[in-house]
Amino acid sequence: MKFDLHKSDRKLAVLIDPDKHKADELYDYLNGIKLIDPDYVLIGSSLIHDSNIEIVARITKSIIHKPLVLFPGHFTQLNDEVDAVLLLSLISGRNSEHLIGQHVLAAPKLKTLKSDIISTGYMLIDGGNLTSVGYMSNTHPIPREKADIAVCTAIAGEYIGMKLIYMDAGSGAELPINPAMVKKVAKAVDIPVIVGGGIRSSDQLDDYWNNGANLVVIGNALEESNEMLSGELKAREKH
Ligand code: 1GP
Repeated sequence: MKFDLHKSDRKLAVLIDPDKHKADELYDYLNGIKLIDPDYVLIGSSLIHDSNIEIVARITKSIIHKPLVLFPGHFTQLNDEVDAVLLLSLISGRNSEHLIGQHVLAAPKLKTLKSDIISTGYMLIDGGNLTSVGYMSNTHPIPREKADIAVCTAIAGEYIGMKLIYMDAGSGAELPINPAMVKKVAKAVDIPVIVGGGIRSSDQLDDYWNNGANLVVIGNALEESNEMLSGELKAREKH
């Protein structure tokens, strides 16, 4: 299955964090996610407590028949169970480890993978609290009201050769990204834009889609309250 995102898309992805699931409840959780009918499933985390990502990926594929995309927090998460890998460069940061260092370490493994490797300009936007990505990468997020910085960062990312822009307030962000910032970024680049971090309702999805996001990612909200959100998400209009 192919992860093939386009500039005109209005798609939904669910993020599975392998650290958050024990084998005994994973099946139930995934069956709940399946009812939402996401367009894509992302898998990854900014921490790995134990290396069960391949097993979780395999089980996820057996239940949800949608393209499975690795959203890696670290190169050790690379595996062949996924259909595509978002090769993230943290272009909002100034930490060379996350711009090129991790990628060099990942290169031999990347070369062996059958999955599509997609260069992704990853922009961390301030979501009101210190998130795992901010802490682990030791970088400052782009201030949430500085849309001009976000726009210039995304444009630079596109010219450098990124195929996607991922705007992330970070997992569990208190404040999701301002849709007005998404609109400006989406307008400024010709590559698809992914938005995630702290999204908790289906109204927010519409808001992001209407402002140019091509893929909206939800993780935590589903982990916290599957019932509430699956009801809303199931009822959403498919585009
Ligand atoms: C995090 O964008 C993803 O990197 C999803 O965030 O878990 O807050 O939905 P949430």
